[in-house]
Amino acid sequence: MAIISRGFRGRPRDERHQLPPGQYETTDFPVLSAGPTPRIDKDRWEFTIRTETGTRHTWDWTRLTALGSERPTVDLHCVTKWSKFGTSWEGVPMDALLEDVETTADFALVESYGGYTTNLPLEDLLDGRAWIVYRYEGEDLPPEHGGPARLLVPHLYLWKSAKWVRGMQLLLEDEPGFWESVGYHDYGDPWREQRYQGD
Ligand SMILES: Nc1nc2c(c(=O)[nH]1)N[C@H]1C(S)=C(S)[C@@H](COP(=O)(O)O)O[C@H]1N2
Ligand SMILES: [Mo]
Repeated sequence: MAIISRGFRGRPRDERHQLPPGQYETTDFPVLSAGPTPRIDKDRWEFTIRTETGTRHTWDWTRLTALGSERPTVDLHCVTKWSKFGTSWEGVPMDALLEDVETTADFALVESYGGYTTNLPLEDLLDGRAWIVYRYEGEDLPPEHGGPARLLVPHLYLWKSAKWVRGMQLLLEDEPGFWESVGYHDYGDPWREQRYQGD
């Protein structure tokens, strides 16, 4: 049975928040971008899924937001070792976009405005584990954190959550993205501390 201290002050610690190995908790939200912040208008924004057969499925802002949004609250884990607990977002689950996409592909190479890429197994984008998010803590997602819209895949290290996301290629064979091709782990599970190739 839990012992509750009467003198407890401040925010109670939520037992569901756990720190993966080698991580520390921060309340900041550091900005980590490999290049300049692209500015994309919602009017010009598009998201395209290209399948292994070359079929394209494209959503503009109106079609994306009409898919129906969810409000996930999740913990973030960055490979540079900070973790941030209880971040709240609003966005469209990737399941909704992939629902009508016919594919036998096992992998996705995600692409951003500005040229960033990151790869992951297609199944990691399904079953309520990934979203295209466009609001953070009740506000439009700021450009430095990936606005107008970014991928959110909180069960993997945060480099998989591509900012300024613009689409993905579905592939029969895995292809490394930006960080994966310079030595970061292909999968990036924080709970198994998969930071670099060979971890
Ligand atoms: N397009 C793009 N997405 C990106 C990055 C980037 O450089 N470009 N950096 C990645 C890395 S390494 C991290 S840790 C997170 C950081 O997200 P934040 O800047 O919102 O904290 O974005 C990821 N997504
Ligand atoms: Mo990162």
